[in-house]
Amino acid sequence: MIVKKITADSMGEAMERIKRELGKDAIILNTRQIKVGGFFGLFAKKKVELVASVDEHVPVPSVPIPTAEKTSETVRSTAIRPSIVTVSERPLPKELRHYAPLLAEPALQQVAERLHERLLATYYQTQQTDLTELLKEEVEAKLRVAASTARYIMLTGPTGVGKTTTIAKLAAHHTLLKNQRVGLITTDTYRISAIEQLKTYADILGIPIHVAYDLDDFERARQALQECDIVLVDTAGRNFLDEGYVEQLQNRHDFTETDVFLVLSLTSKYRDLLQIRERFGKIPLSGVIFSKADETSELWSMFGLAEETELPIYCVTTGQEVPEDITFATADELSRMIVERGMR
Ligand SMILES: Nc1nc2c(ncn2[C@@H]2O[C@H](COP(=O)(O)OP(=O)(O)OP(=O)(O)O)[C@@H](O)[C@H]2O)c(=O)[nH]1
Ligand SMILES: [Mg+2]
Repeated sequence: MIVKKITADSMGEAMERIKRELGKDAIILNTRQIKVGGFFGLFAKKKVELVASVDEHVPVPSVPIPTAEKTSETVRSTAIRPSIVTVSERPLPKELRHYAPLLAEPALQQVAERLHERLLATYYQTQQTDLTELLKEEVEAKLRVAASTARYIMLTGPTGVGKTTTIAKLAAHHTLLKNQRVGLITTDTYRISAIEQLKTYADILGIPIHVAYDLDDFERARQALQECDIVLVDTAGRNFLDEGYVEQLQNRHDFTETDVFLVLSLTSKYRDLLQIRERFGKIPLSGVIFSKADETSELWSMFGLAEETELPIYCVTTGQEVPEDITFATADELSRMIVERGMR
C-alpha cells in the first residue's frame, strides 16, 4: 500500500496531483485546510492538505490529466467526499477479500457501502486485517434490546416459528426465576394438538391456562387471571393476519398494558422476514423475538431487521429445550454473537 500526503493551493490541484501520482483508484483518507508561513498567524497562506492511498497490487495507470480550468475550483469545505473514485466501486485489497461475501449479504445491503468504506479506511490507516471489532461496533449501534414490563405478552408470527415453545420458555422464566404468578391464554384453537402442547407445559409448571375460542372467551380468561402478575398469550399466526379480528380485539383489549412480539425464525430468508413483518403490521408491535438461532450459520437478519424496521429485540431462542434455550442478551452480547457467527 502506498500512502501519500500532498499539500496544494487548491483541492482541484491536490486531486489532480493524486490522480497523476497514485492513479484513479486512489482513496482519499483525509483532507484539511492548513495555514503555511506567516508571522504570528498573520499573512499565512491557506493551503489544502490531502492524504490518499492506493493498494500496491493495483497498477498505477496513466490517466489523462484534466485541464486546469476543470480542476482550479476553490475549496469551500474540508469535508469532501473523494471525487476520484467511489470507494465501493473499488475491489477490496487481497488482505480484506474475506469480507467480500459479507458485504454481499442481503441483510447488510442498507449499510454495505458505508461498511465497505469504513473497512477500507480503517485498513489503510491501521493496516489491520481483522476488523471484527469495527463490525461489532456497527452492529451494536443499530441493535436495540427491549425488556418488557407489560402485564400481557402476546406472541404472533407465522406457523411453526416456535411461538408456543417460546411461551412455555417465558412461562418457566417468569414462574421459576422471577417468582411471578403467571397465567396462560391460548387463542390458537385451530388444532387440538396446539392446545394440548401448551396444557402440558402449564401442568408441569402448575400454572392456570385458558383456551379462548372467541373474544368473549378471551375476556372471561382475562377476568379469571386477574390475580396473575403476568399473562402470556399464545396465538395462531392467522389471528393477527385477520383485520376484522385485530380491530375487534383492539376495541375490547387495552393494548397499553400489552406487548405484542413478532416471532421470526432466523432460518427464514432475509427478504421473507421483511415481508412477514409487513404482513403482521396490522397490530402495533413492541418488538421481535428471533427463534431458532441454533439452526443457522449466520445471524445477520437480526441486524438487517433492526436497521430496516427499528424494532427492538425482546429475546432470542436457541433450541428446542424448555425452559433453558432462551436468551435475554444485551445489545453488546447479541452484536458479538452476530459478528462472531458471521465471521466463522
Ligand atoms: N431448533 C429450534 N427449534 C425450535 C426452537 N423453538 C421452537 N422450535 C421447534 O419448532 C417447532 C415448532 O414450534 P412451535 O412452538 O410449535 O411453533 P409455533 O409457532 O407455535 O407453531 P404453530 O402453532 O403451528 O404456528 C417445534 O418442533 C419446536 O420444538 C428453537 O429455538 N430452535
Ligand atoms: Mg403454536
